[in-house]
Amino acid sequence: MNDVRLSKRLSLWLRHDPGAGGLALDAQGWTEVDAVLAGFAQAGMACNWEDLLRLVEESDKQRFELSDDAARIRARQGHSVEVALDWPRADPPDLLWHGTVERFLPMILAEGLKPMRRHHVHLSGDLDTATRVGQRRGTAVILAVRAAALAKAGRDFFLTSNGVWLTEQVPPAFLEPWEPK
Ligand code: HQG
Repeated sequence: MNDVRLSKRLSLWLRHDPGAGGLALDAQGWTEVDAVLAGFAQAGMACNWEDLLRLVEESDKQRFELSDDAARIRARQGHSVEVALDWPRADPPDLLWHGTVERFLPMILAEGLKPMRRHHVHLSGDLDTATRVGQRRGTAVILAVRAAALAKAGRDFFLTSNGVWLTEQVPPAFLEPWEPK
């Protein structure tokens, strides 16, 4: 079974629809590895423990993580189901970056960045990552987020263990379209 298909299915189960895989997530988003393997078997998708380990280790964006005893697994972020992820609050740098596409710009500049169907807006610490995120949907358009100023204004920022910055939303006053020089 091809890893991209397995990874997409695992993302669906661990972020959006655990019931579809016969899974239940705890409050922090964890579920049993054995239940995930049973879910793949049930779905007719060949995936053993080594395959799962490879998905976790080789995911380009480190989407998943195993518990210390490797008995449980969760998605690191990106959930639409209710989970209380315990990422530490962190002080952001002056600027963070958000990659999107031209067609969303008028709305974003009018109402700010919103989490849409996720729990948080996802921001990147570097331009390359933001560009890749935007490119998923077309030609990337990059917004600079005045993150330190927003934090100073009272907004919380969280930093995931794979380097994604999360915040609830970004008002238009803290956004600026960024032109490559
Ligand atoms: C846009 C992937 C209209 C926003 C990526 C984005 C990332 C608005 C889209 C991670 C808006 C939401 C996150 C507003 C925001 N009006 N459009 N007010 N506010 N948007 O996928 O940041 O593969 O939920 O610009 O690589 O694109 O899932 O967020 O275009 O790391 O691991 O609405 O997801 O990682 O899209 O991507 P998303 P995102 P994974």
